[in-house]
Amino acid sequence: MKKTFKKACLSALTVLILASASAQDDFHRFKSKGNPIIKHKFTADPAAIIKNDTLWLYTSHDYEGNQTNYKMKDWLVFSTTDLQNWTEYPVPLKITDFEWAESGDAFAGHVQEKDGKYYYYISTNWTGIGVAVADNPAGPFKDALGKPLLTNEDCFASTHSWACIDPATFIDEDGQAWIFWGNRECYYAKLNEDMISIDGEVKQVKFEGFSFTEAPWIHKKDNKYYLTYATEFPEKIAYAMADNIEGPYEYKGILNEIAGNSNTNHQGVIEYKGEWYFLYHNGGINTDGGSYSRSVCIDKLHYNEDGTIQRIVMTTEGVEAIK
Ligand code: FUB
Repeated sequence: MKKTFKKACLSALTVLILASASAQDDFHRFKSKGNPIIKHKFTADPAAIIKNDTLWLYTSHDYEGNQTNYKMKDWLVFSTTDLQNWTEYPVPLKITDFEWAESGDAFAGHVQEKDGKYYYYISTNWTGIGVAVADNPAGPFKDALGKPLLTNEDCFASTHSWACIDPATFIDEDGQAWIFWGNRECYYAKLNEDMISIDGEVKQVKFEGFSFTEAPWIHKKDNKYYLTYATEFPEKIAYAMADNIEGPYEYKGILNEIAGNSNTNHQGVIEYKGEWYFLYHNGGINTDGGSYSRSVCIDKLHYNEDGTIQRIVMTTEGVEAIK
């Protein structure tokens, strides 16, 4: 009897140890040493949200080094509270989670929190933009619709197959959620309260000097709306400002130059712990980084007194850890 009890205790202990080891394996903790901030994987198209004290970073995932074309099968999520110590979580979302996404391409995404739920808007190259939902910023996320939220048909001014990509959402102070997206032509629409359907018509952003490639991102500061976006190819990041989210926007110039060793640059802008940060990717991993094996970087973003933004200085050192 005694022997059986001892045996049972031992096997329970083994199960506990194995379970805790595998739980630890699910998380990867690392310190960033300048830019790129993540060096053990190829990451691209950064998008970030802040929840309480934590910055959550969502990225595309270039499959491996030295790629000569896009190969992206899932999205990744990381968190930090000081911009130096990072935790990577298990893969929160895969392209195969969207049964309708025949392209099989996990292109750029964007996460938005609303009422305690997290909505992951993703692009799939030519099969449209989808939305997945989770109760936790780390996921796992689940396809919320079983079909795309937006397709090429919504991109009424476009004729190329990859027009319906790069979603970016923004919730204004009045609670209205908006979604911007596009390639070559930039589109926007209101999201309904449920965050998984479009309210009203899809419209196109147009203004003088707007040479749009992709990657729109909206942020707001001091009642001014900022639209940052990739321009030309290889891409630089430009920006425009407006008093209203629907414009009219005024072109304000180049914000970030071509990023090292990458023909795309895809940015995000975020305020965290009282400072503004510019997230982007380059092809900077030595030795097998490049235009299709990219890496996310973070540098500081500074405003001028009149609200315009100073040109980003891309650095190897990156940003200091927040104390
Ligand atoms: O990552 C695939 C595509 O490259 C994104 O959708 C674009 O913004 C560009 O970064």
